[in-house]
Amino acid sequence: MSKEKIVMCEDLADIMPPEYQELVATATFGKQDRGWKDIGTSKELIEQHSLCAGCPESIAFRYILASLPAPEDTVFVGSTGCTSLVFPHVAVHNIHSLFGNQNAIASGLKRALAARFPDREKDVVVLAGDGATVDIGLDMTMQSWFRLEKFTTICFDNELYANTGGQESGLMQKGFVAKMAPKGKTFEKVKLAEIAREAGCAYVAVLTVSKPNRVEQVIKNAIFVAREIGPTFVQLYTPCILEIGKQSMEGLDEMKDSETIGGRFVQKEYITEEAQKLLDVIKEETKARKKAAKAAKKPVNA
Ligand SMILES: Cc1ncc(C[n+]2csc(CCOP(=O)(O)OP(=O)(O)O)c2C)c(N)n1
Ligand code: SF4
Ligand SMILES: [Mg+2]
Repeated sequence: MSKEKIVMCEDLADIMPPEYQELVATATFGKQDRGWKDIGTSKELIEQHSLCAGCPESIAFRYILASLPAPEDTVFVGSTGCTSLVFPHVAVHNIHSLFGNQNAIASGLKRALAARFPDREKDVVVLAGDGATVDIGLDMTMQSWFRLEKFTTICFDNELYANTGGQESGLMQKGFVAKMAPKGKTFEKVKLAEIAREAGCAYVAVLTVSKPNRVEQVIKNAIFVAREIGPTFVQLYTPCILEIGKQSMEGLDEMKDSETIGGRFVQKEYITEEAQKLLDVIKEETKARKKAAKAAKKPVNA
């Protein structure tokens, strides 16, 4: 996909579905500094979802899609799990990979895109569950980090295998009893963020999706650093309300509780010096651009 292709073919315009017409007319493809604040005033890149009502993965998808710096030049790589059922509703290119293989697929894809489009930045983003990222796919995840592959890995951490009914995952809390893990987890939650940092990620963030502005900043940081420097990793707590016995409206409170001091998901970031320098430059450029745009809008006094 590219911005040039997101246009309506005039001859077919009258038979195109209304959702597509709306997408072409009011989505934020090509808008510089797009972000979560566009939600509600523009067409989102997710039409609907197939997750349980109130599942925090759905709001995570909306914030991530709204925050991509260049959705028209982005390809997602997904894996089997609750997330994989959402991708057919998403207006960004995506590839479904065999469970656990997502970082291997993304490595090849990123290299192929760099060879095919040497003058155009193509962002590759893996988005997979904790079972795919840390258990069955850990070898592929780690190898892509060791080799410093330049793409972003996002893990939707719901601390179990939700899609298959609640089996134990490496990211599950110690002692947690799930439907298909009746004895309770016997070892600590794997410290995936620390592993990511040690394995070579230039930017690592852990947080919940309770605050859209934080999610936006982290996703942008991760993608910008992956473009220029090397692998980046974002671990988002998206609790499976179904498996932890919460109601559909209780996901937000669950996330807020987990991010208070001493909680499992207090926000943290590891940024290498090189990545920090890059992010500082981008911050200054963004500030200057927004200031100039504001000044241009101001009426000139006669
Ligand atoms: C190669 C392979 N192994 C196992 C499965 C079965 N399977 C499907 S989804 C899933 C668990 C997904 O867990 P996670 O990655 O945490 O995603 P969630 O559903 O929790 O979002 C498993 C084991 C599969 N589809 N393919
Ligand atoms: S099973 Fe859990 S993670 Fe999957 S859609 Fe339902 S609430 Fe979300
Ligand atoms: Mg999971």
